[in-house]
Amino acid sequence: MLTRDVEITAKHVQHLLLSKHVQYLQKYAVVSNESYEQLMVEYLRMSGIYWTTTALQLMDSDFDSAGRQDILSMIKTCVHPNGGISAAKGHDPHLLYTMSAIQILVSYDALNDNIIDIDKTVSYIVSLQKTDGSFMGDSWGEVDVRFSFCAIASAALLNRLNAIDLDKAIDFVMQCNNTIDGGFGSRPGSESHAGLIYCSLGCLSIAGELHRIDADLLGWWLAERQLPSGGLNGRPEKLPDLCYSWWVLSSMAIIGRLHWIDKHKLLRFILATQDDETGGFSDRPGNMVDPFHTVFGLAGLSLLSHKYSCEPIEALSENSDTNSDSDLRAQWKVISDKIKPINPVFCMTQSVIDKTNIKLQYLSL
Ligand code: GRG
Repeated sequence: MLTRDVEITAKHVQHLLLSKHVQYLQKYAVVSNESYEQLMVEYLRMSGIYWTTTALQLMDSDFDSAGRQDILSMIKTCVHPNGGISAAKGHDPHLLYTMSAIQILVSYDALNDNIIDIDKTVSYIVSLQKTDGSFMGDSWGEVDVRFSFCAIASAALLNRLNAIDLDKAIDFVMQCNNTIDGGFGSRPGSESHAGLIYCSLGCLSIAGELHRIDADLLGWWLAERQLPSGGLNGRPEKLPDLCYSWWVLSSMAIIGRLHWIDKHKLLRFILATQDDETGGFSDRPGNMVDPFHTVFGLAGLSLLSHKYSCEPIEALSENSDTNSDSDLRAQWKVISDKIKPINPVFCMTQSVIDKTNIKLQYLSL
């Protein structure tokens, strides 16, 4: 099988550039003036704000200074009479941006601040469920397991999971399961893809239905996403991309198999995708940085360095102390000290999810 990959060399960045990432993200974190308005393309602005504020929160940076009031006012302008929320003012509502807005509101503890009418938003979500249990992304009718995840996760964050037909929703998710590799595709019969596996496992975790999958088969396929560079791809024969440090690792964390990845090699790949001039992370070393890859790079580092990691940092070369091992050990220490734990289902800080009464299921070996 063809392996497409990149090369990581000693010339690439080898340390976490935390303060540069904070500076980079703070450029985006003001709704007025040049920031979100100009830097984030309009059709995905709501998700852009979610990526940026989540990344700042993960680094425990002054998250509230990210223009909390401006962001809440901006969300209000995107709420439609049917309860759905759009990416930006004047755009059509969609489940993707409804979920991002709800995630931001929950992070800011602003769900009950009259920004959205929770009953109407729940009705919007319910209106998009089809008789086979699947969800459309919006009134145009496209069906995809991503939208099942947005609907189920949003309903859970609103504490209204009982409003949707969860049993049917999960039956549809299980129809997207490929028994040949254990993975999930966007619709029944579609190719397995790590992004869609994350969405499907997120639905199953929220519903407490993870026993329906073959976790060893799926864990094996996910572990095979790691390439010689240490980076991960989303499906066979594809290039590595930093965002799979989230889609693949969160999936492995949910099914209790995160330690099947070589975390030290992956750390080198993730560090190499940082831009040491501007801050921020890119998809592959040397490419242009953006907030999407920045949040998923940080989120991947969080998963690797907190409680889902089965190999304690101290286990690294206890008896030998080469320079590169002690450098690596120092990096792990910085990462676990400076990046907060993330929740593998919601991609929000664990401390925010702990304040909700959401019950999640995880598997163990
Ligand atoms: C709360 C984190 C969070 C997410 C919300 C939108 C969403 C739910 C998840 C997206 C999952 C995802 C990344 C799906 C990928 C879909 C797909 C088939 C991508 C293929 O894109 P290509 O071909 O990428 O450009 P590769 O890497 O396969 O070449």
